[in-house]
Amino acid sequence: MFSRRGFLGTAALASASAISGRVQAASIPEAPHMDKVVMQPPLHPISGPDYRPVMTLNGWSLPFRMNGDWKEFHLVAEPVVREFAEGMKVNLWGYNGQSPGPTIEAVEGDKVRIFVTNRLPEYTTVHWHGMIIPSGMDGVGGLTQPHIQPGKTFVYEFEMKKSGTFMYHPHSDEMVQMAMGMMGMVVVHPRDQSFRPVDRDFVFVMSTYRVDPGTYLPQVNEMTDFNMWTWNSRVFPGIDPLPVRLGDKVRVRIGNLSMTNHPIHLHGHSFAVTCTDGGWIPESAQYPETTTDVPVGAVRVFDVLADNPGDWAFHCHKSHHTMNAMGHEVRNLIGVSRKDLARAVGKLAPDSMAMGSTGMAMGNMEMPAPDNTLPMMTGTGQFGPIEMGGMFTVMKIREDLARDDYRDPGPYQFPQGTVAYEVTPPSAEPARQQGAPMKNMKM
Ligand SMILES: [Cu+2]
Repeated sequence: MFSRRGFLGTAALASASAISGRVQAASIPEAPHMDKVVMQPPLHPISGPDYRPVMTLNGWSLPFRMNGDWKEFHLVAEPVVREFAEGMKVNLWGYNGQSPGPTIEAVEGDKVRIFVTNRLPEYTTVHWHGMIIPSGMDGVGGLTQPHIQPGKTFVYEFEMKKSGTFMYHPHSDEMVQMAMGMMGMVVVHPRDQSFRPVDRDFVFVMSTYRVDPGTYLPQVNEMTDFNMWTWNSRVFPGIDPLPVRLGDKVRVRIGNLSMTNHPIHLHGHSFAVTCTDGGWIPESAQYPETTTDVPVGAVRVFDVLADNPGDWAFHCHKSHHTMNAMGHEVRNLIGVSRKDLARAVGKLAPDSMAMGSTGMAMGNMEMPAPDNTLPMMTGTGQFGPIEMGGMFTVMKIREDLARDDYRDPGPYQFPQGTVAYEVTPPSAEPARQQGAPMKNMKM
């Protein structure tokens, strides 16, 4: 599941232990490393209160070790290569081999010690977004601590005062570091296991990038015109599906560290937002929704009863956010005949393609693209092209999944007679009322 990096040398730790006086140099935990891009099996706790582990889409939870009554984790900030979907890899910064970094899971009341080693070419810090912790542990470089210089290791120590869903990210050259993919999620399980339990629990963080076609590095100065809309730095069809057993109570925890809001929509169900990064929402304040807007710098968690079997689209409802690299300067040519133009351009550039006069559905169209560039819309389902990209995946609700089975169950076997169908023979053109206004109508 993960490889071991071995122990750090003691030299790098001298300053950290001198500051806190609580950590011995020899006691730095290992820094696990992940090189897989698919959801890893649930990481059940090795000690302390039990909990149902959260599943990180295309990711993993960071293993910890116990040291006395402290849970110890080790994050390594470093350059990584992230595959957004098959056919496109991007040079990002992240933690422990991936962007986003691993999910940190703990239990309300836990004392945690999080080691952060900086292997970036510039300094960094880690801020614990939404968590109630001492000011000096808040990770704002310059304000609450010195920046962590390259090669150095710092320690954050605090108690997990409340359960919920939080995020972590740098507060150090943060425009660059977040645009490069440095972020992750923190899930703190309630100590009382009977508090709002669920059968399946998923988590992801949303981030956006501008990676120009044919290139490998995000444009970190971009403010608005992104072309890669990602969940856990993956785009459709690279985002894991959410396999769910029929009748399961399902929790989905969504963080947003992108530069805009994302209205997240689940088909076939209604749900209630039960938690934000501020805490649990009382039941009396919950209401049914099918789409919930996740603001920038916020977490929304919804609980849904998966009582409707099938393959249910789950996506951002901003339609441009379910596209991959697209040119935003393309004109709308619907209804414009461009035969003559196409002929003339074809003589100059034989590979060119005049398109758009009937819409932009691309179906099975093959378009030449630069290396390391994904099609704008892609993915294939059992009935044909899905024509999506970006923030889109599928919740797959099946009758026969075992409890900890998160493997992709494949396409849904629709019961006979339950799929929309073509009428045969085709009906006549529907009768329409003639357009003459009614006699006494005043126009
Ligand atoms: Cu969106």
